[in-house]
Amino acid sequence: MIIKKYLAKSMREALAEIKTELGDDAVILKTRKVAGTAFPFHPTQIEVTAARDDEAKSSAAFPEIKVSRHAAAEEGSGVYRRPRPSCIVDDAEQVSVRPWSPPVVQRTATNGVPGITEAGIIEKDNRSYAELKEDFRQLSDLVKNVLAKSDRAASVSPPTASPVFAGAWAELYGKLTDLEVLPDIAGSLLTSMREQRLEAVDGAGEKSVRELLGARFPVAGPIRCKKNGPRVIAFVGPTGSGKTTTLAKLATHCRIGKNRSVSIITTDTYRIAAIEQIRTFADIVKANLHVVFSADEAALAMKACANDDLVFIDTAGRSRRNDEHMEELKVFLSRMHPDEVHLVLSATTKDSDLAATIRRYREIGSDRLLFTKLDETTCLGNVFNAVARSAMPVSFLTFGQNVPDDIELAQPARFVERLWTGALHV
Ligand SMILES: Nc1nc2c(ncn2[C@@H]2O[C@H](COP(=O)(O)OP(=O)(O)OP(=O)(O)O)[C@@H](O)[C@H]2O)c(=O)[nH]1
Ligand SMILES: [Mg+2]
Repeated sequence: MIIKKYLAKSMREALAEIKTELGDDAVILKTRKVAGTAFPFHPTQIEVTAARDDEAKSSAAFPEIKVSRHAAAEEGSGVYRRPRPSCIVDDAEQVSVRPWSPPVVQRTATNGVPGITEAGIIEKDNRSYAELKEDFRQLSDLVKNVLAKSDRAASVSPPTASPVFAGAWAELYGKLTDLEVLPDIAGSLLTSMREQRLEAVDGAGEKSVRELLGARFPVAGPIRCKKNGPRVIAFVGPTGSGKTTTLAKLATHCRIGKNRSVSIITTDTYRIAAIEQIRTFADIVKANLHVVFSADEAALAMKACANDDLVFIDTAGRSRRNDEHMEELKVFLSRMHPDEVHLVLSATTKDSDLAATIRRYREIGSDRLLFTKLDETTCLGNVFNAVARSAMPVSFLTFGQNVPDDIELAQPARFVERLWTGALHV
């Protein structure tokens, strides 16, 4: 592991230097502003601490956007160039991503007690360091438990007396819970069928319940260009959920399929390789790319895109539990005024995490859900639960890594068919 500090006039300059010295696999550990030291009026500089893990294979550090052969075959159309070899990953090749873990830095304070300063609490409290550490550990466990419980509580309805179903009703209830539809949602669907005096027997029951499932799966509809000005579409969500890949799929459809002028703005400057990933893609589809390092730059980039039909905004993956990152994302979005903010979620995420993530991202402006990786699960009950609970419309579903394929507009009947049968291709 190599760790180095870089001092530069701007983030852009620092990243260029880091890339030259440490390469594409460098990871930014920390950034901070430092006052100039050479002269009293020397402008503030940026100090960036970057690292490179030498054990990681350079090609494995970041998933490249895969462009399918089908897309590459359109080369003759003159619309776009053959993707660079670095952008194509053959089916046989494995792209493995090794998680990076930060180095553990042992700090020793001047009083010899790790991590506690001389003026600290030790003198005021005669308890030993080990006791204090244990207290902190217990406190931290307590806070974690409270947070976990509040997340779970948000995803589960208040307990209601579970309805008793018998005969054909019990069979329908069993089918729904086998699909991993949560018991209270399954119960409320069947109760509503009964209230509408619908039959549970034979095919009629299945038909009715499938219609009710579809009615609780709102959809957002296709992307529509505006008459004046660009339609601005942002993709947000947890790390690795598929934001960049999905953006690439949709941007390709708009750029090549519909021959629209497309700009891409990326605020994901956390990893140098992330910038390269989107830059390579933008080159392929001949879309303008703006890499922005601050909310001010984001606002300027928006102005530069005023004549485009579509602007796609890629953002860095953010954990809903990191308030600082969520706040930063909110500030970026507030300066770009997106028309649509798609919360990109993996279909392999469990119920409670989906519910908590949707709740948190809704607070910062997400207005629709986009589910990826349907190909990685056979049971979509969790996706249905998340949509039924949040009542947020679903924009697209994706089921593979190939750009621009493996994506479709969300449609209730097709989703219910997938949910009911477990089949991917319906
Ligand atoms: N199986 C499958 N993999 C997908 C799908 N969409 C994206 N991926 C893969 O998921 C991984 C992460 O995709 P990215 O597009 O880089 O995810 P991201 O949300 O931009 O990631 P960050 O920017 O790091 O937060 C890559 O290996 C993609 O190829 C999908 O629908 N199915
Ligand atoms: Mg990304």
